[in-house]
Amino acid sequence: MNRLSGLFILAWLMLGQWRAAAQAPPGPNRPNLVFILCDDLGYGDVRCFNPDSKIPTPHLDRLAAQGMRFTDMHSSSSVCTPTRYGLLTGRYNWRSRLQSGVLGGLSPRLIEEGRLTVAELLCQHGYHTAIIGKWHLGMDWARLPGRTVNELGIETADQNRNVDYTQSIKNGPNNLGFDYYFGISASLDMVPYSFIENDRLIDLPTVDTSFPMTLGIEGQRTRRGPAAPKFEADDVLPTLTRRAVDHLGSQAKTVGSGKPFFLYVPLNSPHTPILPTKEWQGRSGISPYADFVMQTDASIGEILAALDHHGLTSNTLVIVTSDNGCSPEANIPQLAAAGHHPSDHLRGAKADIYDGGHRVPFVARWPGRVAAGSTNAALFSLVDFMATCADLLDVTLPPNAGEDSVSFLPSLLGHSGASGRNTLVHHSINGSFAIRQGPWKLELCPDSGGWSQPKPGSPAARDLPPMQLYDLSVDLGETNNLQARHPEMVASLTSLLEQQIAAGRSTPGPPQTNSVKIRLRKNADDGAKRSRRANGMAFLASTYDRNLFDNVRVGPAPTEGAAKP
Ligand SMILES: [Ca+2]
Repeated sequence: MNRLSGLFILAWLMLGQWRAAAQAPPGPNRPNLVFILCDDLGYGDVRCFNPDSKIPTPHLDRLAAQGMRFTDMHSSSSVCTPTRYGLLTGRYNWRSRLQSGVLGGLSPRLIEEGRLTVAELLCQHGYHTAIIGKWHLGMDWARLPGRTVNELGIETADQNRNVDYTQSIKNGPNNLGFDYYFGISASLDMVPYSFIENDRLIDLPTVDTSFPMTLGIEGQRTRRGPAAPKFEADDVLPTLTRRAVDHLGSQAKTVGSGKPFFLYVPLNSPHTPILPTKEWQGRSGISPYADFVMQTDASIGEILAALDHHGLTSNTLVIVTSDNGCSPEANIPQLAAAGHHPSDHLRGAKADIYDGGHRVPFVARWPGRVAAGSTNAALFSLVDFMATCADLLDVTLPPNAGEDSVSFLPSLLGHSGASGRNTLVHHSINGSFAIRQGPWKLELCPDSGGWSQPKPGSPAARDLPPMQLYDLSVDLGETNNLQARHPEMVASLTSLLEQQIAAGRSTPGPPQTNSVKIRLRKNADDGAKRSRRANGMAFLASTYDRNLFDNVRVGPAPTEGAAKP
């Protein structure tokens, strides 16, 4: 053998090894990944997190019994789009262009060109990657000449026909690391009402329609706009579930040939429109929302059953969580009247800077690796999924990826000395900031930063101190503002937050640049205006006007003697 052919054989062998690594069968550290993200499911809605929950959630409870519950897990933001950004990029949502509110169904892509996503990372390491569900991170629709849509907010009614629905969609999930996409563009109360498969609408939206926001309640409807003639909102959850189940069937064959998969299932429920199917209507005996939570749990059960059926359970890490707290659209007073508190003992709900806005139920199961029936009280965030995946793959993230992501894998595997995050930054719908360190939580706003009382800009918020400091170890319900008593803690946490903003990252590594200039403090009036305008949520504006949710207690009564907000 001459030297050249020897080198050739060596190169061939190395290539073979590389291929084997890239396509290695899912081994102990390369499990399949199924990530189910519920939409607006409250911490207190799930019985294994809130034993007093009046809504049965047997499938989530069983998953928790087989895996680990995280009780101090937070979504990156207290609303949809920003949380999804943080989940898929491992970067705090507020470093992106979107500084408040959410995107619409026609908004262009939010995730920056060249930014690594979890899906891309997994794809690079041999995973098949799919998303079946609600995207809500923007994608580039072909716009009609001279027409615009809101880039960083929900489209207005007159923009609904500004795109050419017959054209392919650019820069959607398929361009951000997902091999396959089936689902809806954004929330199910946003246009267009039609399913998308990869880069095309399956059926053209040739009619205009809207759906009731809640079953049996007329008056409040979803945004009226382009819809496929046969599209029915109550069919979305069953369709996504069936598609996810079918997808697992097809992946089971591929796994057998040595390719693991990542299936991301962002469900549309129990977000509005709250439309449980006939089979589930009235099942809870409480309300359509409670029925819809039960149906959501059953959908999760179907996906888990499919894993069992295809023999995938033992080598699949399943995570189920929510993108933010329960929405006031769930009719919280109605739930409370039945003794059900969707935020449990936490203050506030979706959109708020309070924990009810962003502390989410989180269950992870990986048989044989994650201790069954275990609970972890360490501080983590959904932005940590990126670093966790990198940890699973045993790779180091590039300096400009996952800048705020901390692996929870050691905690998941029960390694001795595993700990949670040292700090965590929270963000509300109007762009208010909060920072956690240990039991301390500093909120840089006088109000809820969202939809609960005291609302931004409301008379109730006007005379309050400009910030709030709570000690969650003794005051989980955030009732006793300690900012005047602990100015040193206010100063230290503010400085920490300023440093993390300035560095463009909160993990060790070279400084990075935020996508826009970050405004740390936003005054209450500014916040309220932005919240309404940026979201274009007419129905929410009417909610504000009617003060429907005024004085609504989301959780159980504050502890006696605690200062009222
Ligand atoms: Ca949501």
